[in-house]
Amino acid sequence: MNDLDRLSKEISYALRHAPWEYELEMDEEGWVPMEQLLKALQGEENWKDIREADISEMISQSPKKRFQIENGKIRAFYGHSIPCKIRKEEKMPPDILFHGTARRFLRSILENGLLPQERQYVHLSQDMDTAENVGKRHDGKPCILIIDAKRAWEEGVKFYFGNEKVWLADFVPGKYIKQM
Ligand code: HQG
Repeated sequence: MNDLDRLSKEISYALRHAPWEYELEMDEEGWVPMEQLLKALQGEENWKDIREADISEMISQSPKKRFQIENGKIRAFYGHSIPCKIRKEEKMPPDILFHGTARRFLRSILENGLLPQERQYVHLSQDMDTAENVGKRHDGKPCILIIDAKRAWEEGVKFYFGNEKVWLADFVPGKYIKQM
């Protein structure tokens, strides 16, 4: 793993899972002051010379759009597991969304719906390639699920915007999910 990947991993951990370990004050949309994050990282031997420009470079080099910087603050777009639920922008989803997962989870998902598990939201993909890559994290031969997001949304399931490729939901009932 190179430095930018390690930086991405550590900032993901700080902003999604353990802001208190870094003494970060996070608002309800997940924003934290960049100064606080830099100070916490600079306190570690690994990152003692880190500057905001390094974080910006990591973000722009990353194939996944995980973080946003604005007005001196930084936040993660998705992935949170902290106890206090991050407020996301509710939005009408595309007609169809995808979810890549492991074969071993399939039966339970079709029976119980998609649950957020350890995270605050269920993560859905805008396109099949993205879903395939998400699924590969869990299974070498992942299965791709098709979500009838249009019908789910019309029937009251809420969807939230993560980034251009990642959509979020609180829960997706099994009746809107089909195996490809
Ligand atoms: C599964 C990464 C059994 C679900 C990715 C998934 C994504 C169920 C696993 C983002 C279930 C949770 C999130 C049920 C859901 N029964 N299994 N009822 N409902 N599951 O890692 O979506 O690289 O928390 O199918 O690219 O895989 O970190 O979620 O397999 O965007 O930026 O429970 O994280 O992004 O796994 O991935 P995860 P995910 P980063």
